[in-house]
Amino acid sequence: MADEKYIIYGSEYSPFSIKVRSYFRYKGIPHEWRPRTQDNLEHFKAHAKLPLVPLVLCPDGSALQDSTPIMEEMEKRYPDASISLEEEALNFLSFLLEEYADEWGNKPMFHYRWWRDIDQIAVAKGIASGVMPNASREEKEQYAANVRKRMVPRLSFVGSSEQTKEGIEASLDEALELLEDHLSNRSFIFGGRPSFADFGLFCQLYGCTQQPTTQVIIEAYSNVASWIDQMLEPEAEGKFEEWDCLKETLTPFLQKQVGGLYLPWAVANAKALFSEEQRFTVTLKGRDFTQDTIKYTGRSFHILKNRFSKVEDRAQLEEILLSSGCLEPLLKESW
Ligand SMILES: N[C@@H](CCC(=O)N[C@@H](CS)C(=O)NCC(=O)O)C(=O)O
Repeated sequence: MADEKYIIYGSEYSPFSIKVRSYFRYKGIPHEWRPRTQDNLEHFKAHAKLPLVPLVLCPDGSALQDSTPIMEEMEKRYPDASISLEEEALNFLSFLLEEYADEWGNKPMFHYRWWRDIDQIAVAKGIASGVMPNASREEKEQYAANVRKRMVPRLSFVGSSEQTKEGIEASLDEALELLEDHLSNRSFIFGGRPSFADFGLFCQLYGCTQQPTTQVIIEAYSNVASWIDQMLEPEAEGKFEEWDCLKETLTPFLQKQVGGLYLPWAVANAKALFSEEQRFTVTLKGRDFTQDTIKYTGRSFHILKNRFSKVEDRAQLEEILLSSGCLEPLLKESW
């Protein structure tokens, strides 16, 4: 029915909104993509508990926020073309990669967005055009200047600083190299169909294609670039693969990016939250990484560990996680 439609309030410059939009497109869920603009801000505010996009308005009038719970809820309502893998172990890896992407993969995207003048200017201009499409050039320029002024100091929210710049930038290069390899003979991370991992990972990299500096970096990785493109309107091309097919190129990604960066960082953040410290330092690949604690990451890491504790068929999963240095951080209960 025409009125059985979801509304996704989002922004072309919000990776988490793009993630949810791609998901709705893949599932064929009737929806309207509605860029949040000055004109609809009051309507958005009336439904949003948090001032964040995406916001999904359901046909029954209720509202959903936060991309992972949104997708999980939609999976219950629309079970066809499931983005979950049947094998429990692989499905957990898909969630682990999604969590890595949301909490760590977001760092290079955000860092590159607001670090250099050239990127700040390009993105602020794009955001201004999205928020006030019909305004005059002067109004847009003024809005863009304000966005830039507001967002640059927020670099600290993701831990981007002179101290961490090199590590964050190196982490994007490494992630791209590993993904390029992994995507050389498959369409999606787990084979012929997109999973939670694909939606989480691609959207942060799509954000990178909107920034001059990272746009050039990404262009050099043709497999990654075409996967990003495909993920904007994903279509299944086959089946999920078995671990034996995936392991050769997925293990290095788990080892270096998830076990080497995201998990030790998430553990240090959780530990600092537990001891009520405002700030923490963790050594990642030989570099000190200092940032303010993030409550949201603490909560989502806790949910991930809970999810892990509920996996019943553990033998294969524990072996994979052990061999990639991801097991111990997920087992840690207290500090
Ligand atoms: N955990 C949330 C994160 C949402 C989020 O951080 N949204 C950003 C844009 S990507 C936002 O709305 N920032 C404030 C703004 O754009 O006004 C999710 O997965 O949906």
